[in-house]
Amino acid sequence: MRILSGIQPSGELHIGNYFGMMKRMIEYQENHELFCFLVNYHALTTVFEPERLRRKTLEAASDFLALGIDPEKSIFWVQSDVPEVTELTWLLSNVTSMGLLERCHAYKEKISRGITPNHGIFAYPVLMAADILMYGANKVPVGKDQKQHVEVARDIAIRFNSTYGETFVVPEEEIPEEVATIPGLDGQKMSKSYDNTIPIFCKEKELRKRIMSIKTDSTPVDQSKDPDKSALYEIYALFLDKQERAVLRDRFLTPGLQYGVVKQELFARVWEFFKPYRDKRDEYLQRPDTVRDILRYGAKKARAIGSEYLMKARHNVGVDY
Ligand code: AQP
Repeated sequence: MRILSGIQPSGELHIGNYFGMMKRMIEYQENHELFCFLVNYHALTTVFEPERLRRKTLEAASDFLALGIDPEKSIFWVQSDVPEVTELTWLLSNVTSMGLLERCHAYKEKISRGITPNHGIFAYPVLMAADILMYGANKVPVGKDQKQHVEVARDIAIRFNSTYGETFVVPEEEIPEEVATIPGLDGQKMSKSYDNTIPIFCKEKELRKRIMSIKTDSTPVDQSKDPDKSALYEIYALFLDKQERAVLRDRFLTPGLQYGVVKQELFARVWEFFKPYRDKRDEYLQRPDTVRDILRYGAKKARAIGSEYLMKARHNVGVDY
């Protein structure tokens, strides 16, 4: 089984990214063929400062390496180190209807927030389809926000195969219900662009400040609270086992719970949870050349596989005369 997923180096990686995608990817490398990459072409749709993009790419790579991605067990690279993916994007564009892209929620949501719709934002799902199809991925672990984009990749693969003959594997998304949408500090989806995140690796003071600012309702202390409507509960639950979760649920339902106390506990838990990885991350950040070497090594392996699918597609559409 070939598993593939990417992440945008467009800001600080957060616990939504971690539980929604990164954690599963790190686990999968143990017994699957894993393709994991930093989608810096995609990040270009929102990041317009070149130096920032370079820095964020190396930081995201260091995050992933520190958290456990193993460049020997997986293929770990940066999207732009295999630029052939942009050629495949073009080949796919011609079997992609405008309607399919116009229906994409992520595009519509960006427009509704007043972001000027450039072609990159509109064509984002086609580049993502190229990413997935170029490596023959069967399964794509993502958060719910990316579900529709994987479905677009499926549609494009099916359309391409029926137009030009069997070329691509038709992929499927993988979205476990309990981590489908991790809420942010304000209760909306945790997202880099909403500035409502709990970053995996921020400084202690910043982490405390962020966690203390999780939005809670105004239920008085002496009344029971509803865990199912609480971002605080949902976020805390990510760090607990089944039994601990039941205890927390009970505390919410019992009058007397103070949100401030729970937030302090959550802060301590999150800080401890990522502690073992913090030093490793700093080490990688201090050795950017080592990180670059790791990424280039991954790109070499990715290119070898990707170019086979690309050649097949080039042949099947007839641009190889
Ligand atoms: N809140 C979330 N809950 C569950 N999964 C999430 N993911 C992101 N946020 C959540 C998953 O993380 C992977 C990488 O995401 P991405 O950075 O490539 O893009 P994104 O989904 O758009 O993440 P952000 O933080 O919301 O980025 P911006 O604001 O730059 O668009 C994906 O699998 C995603 O589902």
